[in-house]
Amino acid sequence: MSLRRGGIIFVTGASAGFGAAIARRSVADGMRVIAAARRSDRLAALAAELGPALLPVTLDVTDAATVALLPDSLPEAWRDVDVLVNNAGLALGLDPGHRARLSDWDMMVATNITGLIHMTRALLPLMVARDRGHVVNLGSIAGEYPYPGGHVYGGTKAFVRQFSLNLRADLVGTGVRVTDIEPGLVGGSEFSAVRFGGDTARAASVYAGTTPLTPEDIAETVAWVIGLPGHVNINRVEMMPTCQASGPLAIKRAM
Ligand code: 8X3
Repeated sequence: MSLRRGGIIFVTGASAGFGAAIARRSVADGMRVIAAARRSDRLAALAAELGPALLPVTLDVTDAATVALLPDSLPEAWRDVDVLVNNAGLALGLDPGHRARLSDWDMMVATNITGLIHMTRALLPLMVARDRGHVVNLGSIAGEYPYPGGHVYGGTKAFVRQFSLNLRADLVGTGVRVTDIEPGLVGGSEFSAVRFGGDTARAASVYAGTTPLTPEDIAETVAWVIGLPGHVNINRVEMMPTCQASGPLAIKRAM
């Protein structure tokens, strides 16, 4: 059974970028959306835009005590979550590992790994009990292909990929699906501005002269994987803009 029409989708990091696009697309597809993020003012604007099909929830996925209260802390009519989109995540810095800030590394691990697994652990039991559900994780091509400055960010996304695949192994025999969506270059989000500490000029240079993926492309992919018949599980989706490809291995030559 497709979960896309009439189902409840819980989206983390919903105040901007991919999360807001997934929320908009899901409401348009007839779903009810629990939009979770730290920034309640942004969530209020999204709620005003999308109406009663959206429930704004102020939530920091790194706040383990609050995450552990889910789903019971939700209004009763919103507890039967059909789809969890673990979208909240971030990259911080692009300096080489020996110069990177340890606090940045800790924050990426806390959000991209610990926050994601706590959210999953909170909502998965009820999905299994109902024998229906879908966990959609936002990985990255950085979890597959190394690049300079990728270190912990890429490491967290490799974790997301393997966690997703391992969950699938546990969930065989249930009606619960797991998908890891792994985008490459995506414009139109705060990703690079956050990575570069608010340096919007440097962030813009990442996309200069390119036609990157958009948050709507990611939302389209989420809609596709959750809208497939229940016997179809898309394990991984690796997606890049047409202008991007994986590069050659690095070799330093003595000249
Ligand atoms: C975003 C893609 O290449 O900037 O996860 O790491 S990349």
